Amino acid sequence: MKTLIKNGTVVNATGRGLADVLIDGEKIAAVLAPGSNLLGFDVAGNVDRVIDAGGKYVIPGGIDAHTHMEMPFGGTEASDTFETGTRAAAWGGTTSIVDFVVQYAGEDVLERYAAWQQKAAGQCAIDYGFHQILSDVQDSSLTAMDELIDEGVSSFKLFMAYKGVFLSDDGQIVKAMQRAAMNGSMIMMHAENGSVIDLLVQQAVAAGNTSPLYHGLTRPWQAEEEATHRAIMLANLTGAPLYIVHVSAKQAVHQIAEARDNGQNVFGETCPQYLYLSLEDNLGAPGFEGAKWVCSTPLRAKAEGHQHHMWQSLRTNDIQMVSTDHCPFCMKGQKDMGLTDFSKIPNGIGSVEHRMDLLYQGVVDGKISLERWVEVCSTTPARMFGMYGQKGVIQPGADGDVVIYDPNGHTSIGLDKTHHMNMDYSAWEGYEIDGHVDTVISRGKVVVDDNAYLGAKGDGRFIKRGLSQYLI
Ligand code: DUC
Ligand code: ZN
Ligand code: ZN
Repeated sequence: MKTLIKNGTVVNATGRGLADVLIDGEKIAAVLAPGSNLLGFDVAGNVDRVIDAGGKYVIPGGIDAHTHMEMPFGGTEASDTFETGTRAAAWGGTTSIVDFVVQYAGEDVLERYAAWQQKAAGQCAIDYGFHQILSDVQDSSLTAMDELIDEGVSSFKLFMAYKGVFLSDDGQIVKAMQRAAMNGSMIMMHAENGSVIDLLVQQAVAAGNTSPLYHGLTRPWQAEEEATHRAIMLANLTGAPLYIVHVSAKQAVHQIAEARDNGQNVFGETCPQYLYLSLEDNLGAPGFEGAKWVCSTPLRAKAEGHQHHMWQSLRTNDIQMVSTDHCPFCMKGQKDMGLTDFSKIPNGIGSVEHRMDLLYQGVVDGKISLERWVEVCSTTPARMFGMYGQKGVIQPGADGDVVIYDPNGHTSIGLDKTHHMNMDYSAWEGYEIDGHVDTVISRGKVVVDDNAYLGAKGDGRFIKRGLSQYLI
């Protein structure tokens, strides 16, 4: 199958220009001057399909490098399966995800990895890779790290919070970091001081402060800043590269920026919820409503300026990329486990479908440039996690993962409007986007077009990733 996308404005992280894009089979074959007749060869007359993208942007497919499909967590399981979550991602212009293999204390890392490969096999609508979560860092976990790199899993997530579930102590963290420094892999960190948070939670509940707002109030920015600083120091000690996930506090951004200024390989990710939602407006909503937005790190107080700072940091590259931390739970039967105690509300928000749109609205609102949109949503995730060249760019030889985005279109987000995630509410109800995902092509196959889903379960393939392309 040969497809020619004609007359569009191709936008890469490096710039934009009018060009035609030829996809041959699963790969981009050529990026041509508009209407090219190559040495007298009529390109448009020799393809199976021509898509007119006049007046629209042609961008590399989105890469969401932080999702948790069907993750067992908080006494339940994230409500999107690999099937439903990746289909929703495709609807929103995301053509690759990197999800997390979960290892709890005492479990064998490679056995868990095999189990996750089995869960995802034949289920996904788009391409998918894996990071590996390490909780206790056993000696066998260290050798597993080396083996997983050969399998295409080159990043390992550790937690400084969730004692008794995921938390690794500082010694365990250093052990994993020492190995990463040796084998070139990336350490990803959930940076919150778990012991402090556990104490504050206990005190709040004992005092009868049980509403969802207290989820935010018991996970203060100081707990995030302190853990971020500690993680950076441990990475400095060991020489490991460090990627801080879901950064929400401006003080944590300062720690990351300072480490980068000092020449350390430290990177920061934020999520749409920290760019748009807040402690006051969302977690503090009346009654139990705030449960919809219980996630960790928590939404921060708008009055403290975190949100504004996060957009600014994204523009100036103090924060390098945007993922969703997609971890959806339904209100009925899941979030309501914490009706009388916020600490029992499963932590997570679903956004995999809306990341591209929400960040595009930042372009419309003058917060980031068009090229930066592509960079933070596709190109940097590809580079950060060893996929660039295959993913994250429109150029010959890359996978035919292409989104045609209409800046004159409109998207209304809401449960009865645009919503394909397996959730009984939308965390983004009422958001209006001045743009629209028109066509989504995944490895040469049109999977979404003109508000119709044309893909199938199992279209997606495992991405064998290399080492981060930001490291030397
Ligand atoms: N935070 C969440 O909100 N959900 C999944 C795990 C995490 O760290
Ligand atoms: Zn986390
Ligand atoms: Zn996460």
